[in-house]
Amino acid sequence: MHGGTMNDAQSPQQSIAADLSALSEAQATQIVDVDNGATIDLNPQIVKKSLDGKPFALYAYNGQFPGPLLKVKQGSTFTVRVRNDIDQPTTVHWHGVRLQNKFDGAAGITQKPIEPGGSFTYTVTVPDSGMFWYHPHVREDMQQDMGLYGNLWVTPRDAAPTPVNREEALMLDDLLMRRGLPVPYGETEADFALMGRFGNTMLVNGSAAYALNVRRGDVVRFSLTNAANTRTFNIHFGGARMKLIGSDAGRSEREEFVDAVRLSPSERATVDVLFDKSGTYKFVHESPETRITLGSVTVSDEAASPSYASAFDEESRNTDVVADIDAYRAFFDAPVDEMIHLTVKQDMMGGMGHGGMAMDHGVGEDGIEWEDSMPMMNAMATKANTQWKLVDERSGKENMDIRYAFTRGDKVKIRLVNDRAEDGSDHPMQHPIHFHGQRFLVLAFNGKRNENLVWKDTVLVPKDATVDILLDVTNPGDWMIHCHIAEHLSNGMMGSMRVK
Ligand SMILES: [Cu+2]
Repeated sequence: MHGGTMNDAQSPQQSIAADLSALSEAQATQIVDVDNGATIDLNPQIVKKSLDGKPFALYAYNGQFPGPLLKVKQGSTFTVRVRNDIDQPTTVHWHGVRLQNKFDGAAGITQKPIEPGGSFTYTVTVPDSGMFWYHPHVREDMQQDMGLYGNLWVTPRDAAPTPVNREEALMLDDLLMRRGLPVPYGETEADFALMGRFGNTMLVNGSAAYALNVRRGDVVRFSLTNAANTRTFNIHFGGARMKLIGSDAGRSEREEFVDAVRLSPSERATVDVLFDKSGTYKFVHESPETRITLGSVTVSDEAASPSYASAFDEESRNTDVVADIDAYRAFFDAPVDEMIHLTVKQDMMGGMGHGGMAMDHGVGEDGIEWEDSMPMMNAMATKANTQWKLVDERSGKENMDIRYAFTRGDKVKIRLVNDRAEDGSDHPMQHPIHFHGQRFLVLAFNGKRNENLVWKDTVLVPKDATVDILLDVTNPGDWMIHCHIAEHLSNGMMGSMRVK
């Protein structure tokens, strides 16, 4: 039972929205074509929604949950006017986008939070194609979880990749509900700070019953975004053949048939799926511990026209991506420049006991904590008893004391080391590590070379694992480096880099 030990106090956003009758219902996502030079409004608002018959307050950009799907051509620049209509200070962070530093939306680093009633105008440039997303960079554990997220779809400047019958953007999320209402959030900081807030209600594009209708033989390109606080998803379409074609920032060197796609918080994946039989395919999250149906795809008897089945059969090599990455290969075997340890100090017993109770619990062979194995302890975890840390190997500096100094043009090899229990971590688990404002290649997992490269902004470092990345330093300014588990971030698991 989740949250059995917590009180029923209302979160701030719930008390202000006590009169739900005055609120509008959350609307479904609209696709907005944003032209180069256009100006749009993107206002965080308070709306209501119900999943189990009981209405509750939710946040939503322009009243939509998820927020509008902004579709824009690679290389464009557009303006986003934000008026904060919620009860909390907020910002908008353009996740994975190599835009101008002052528009990164990183509260406390690139801007002051936008106070309730206040405004801020962002200029967004999109040099890279891919499925990006936007969300607040203030109390993500609450604001993002309560509905503030949307996709930014940057379509490639050049010829489209392999043709498909249709394209769908899916935002995956989970909400922690109790008796039909969201479990209240920590008043001044994130609770569930140990493992993050695992939800018990799965949402695809804001719906607990996602459904899509296609024709027999249709190839559908799904761009998946994990908008959950902490849950790692492992996705498949119940037996439909699936080909992984891209990740955070565009296509991979090589297309690859896969049985499932693993996606940690804030990561994206693009897959082509062939629905070759009429009937119903389940859209499933399957981990070693659980199998949850997230939605369904119903396939009619009508045959797909045109048919892209033969192109789907090919695992194409993207020569343009390979050529782009060629310029970086000389750096792959260079010595490691920086090493960052991921670790936690925990003491739930007020000094009487030892955090060791939490050690090594609930993480499977694959190094992923798929579910909350200790909900009572997790719910009570705050900064007072739990401190997540990035630690720089060379200086010993921790979290915001870390400020790397890089220069535009640097190719920086960074080793991310997930400290083991024997290295002093009180609860080793996976961390999705995100670098703002730059892009990187994942070179190796546990010393094993990655043979299919793709540009990324977030990488999952499983328990006990070591991951090497090559950071392509191109974008000047002060940028955050942090864990994208919302509760770990709120807890302090972040550092920064200054690029000159
Ligand atoms: Cu983390």
